[in-house]
Amino acid sequence: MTDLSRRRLLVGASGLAGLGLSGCDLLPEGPQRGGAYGISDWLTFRAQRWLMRHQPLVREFGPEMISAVFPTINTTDPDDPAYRRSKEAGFSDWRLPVKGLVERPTAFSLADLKAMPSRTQITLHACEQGWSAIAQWTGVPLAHVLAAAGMKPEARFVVIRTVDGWWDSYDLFDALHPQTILATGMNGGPLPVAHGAPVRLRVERQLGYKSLKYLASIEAVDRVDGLGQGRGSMVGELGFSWYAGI
Ligand SMILES: Nc1nc2c(c(=O)[nH]1)N[C@H]1C(S)=C(S)[C@@H](COP(=O)(O)O)O[C@H]1N2
Ligand SMILES: [Mo]
Repeated sequence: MTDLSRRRLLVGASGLAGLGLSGCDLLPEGPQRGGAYGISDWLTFRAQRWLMRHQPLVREFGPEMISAVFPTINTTDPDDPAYRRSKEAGFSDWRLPVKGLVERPTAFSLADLKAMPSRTQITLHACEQGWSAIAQWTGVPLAHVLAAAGMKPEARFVVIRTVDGWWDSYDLFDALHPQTILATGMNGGPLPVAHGAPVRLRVERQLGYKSLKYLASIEAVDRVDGLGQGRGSMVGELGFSWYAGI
């Protein structure tokens, strides 16, 4: 065996050990689809969690890279009476409840969120429908909001629901990732309605469909298999993978 192939074998073996054990015992596996898709979901999830075990940041770009046009798709203005009223009031009455496995369930106003420490990042959004675009996002890290509500140690996932009936869940790896933010600003201005005003999630390590718009509530839970059809998300019920790491 040449040195190179021995090295490959060793790297491969430690990689496999990493897939099984790794530093992700803190991070439970999420829901999976059945059959061959399920196996590929599992491999993708374990491989990425191992490769990303030090929680590296995704690439951030300079302002010159911001896309002139950022597409907007699916819901672009929720058809919901309460949302419409709140939008007309400049979202002054809007509240974001943070509940579930937290010491202090709290409904945060837009002003509360904007007063928290914020992060600005210029990142690439990749939609599963085959387009991508770069924008600047500003908002409070989700980790900060969860800490402000006193997330309990039993929490393993965060479930987010939206005004237009989407819901999804995230393990703590993604929920607490430094670039996972509740964005209230885009490209230097307030977050436009078409892009999820007043607050959208940015989960930079996953495909666009995990970055929910029009947030309605955040809930810390210990498991997600009892929600809906047990697929961990609304789009999971349509056949999309729960984990969409990139
Ligand atoms: N609430 C909600 N969130 C959503 C969607 C949606 O329709 N409703 N679409 C998702 C998809 S598939 C993508 S690619 C992005 C699109 O965000 P944009 O409209 O700002 O481009 O939002 C995601 N989050
Ligand atoms: Mo998407």
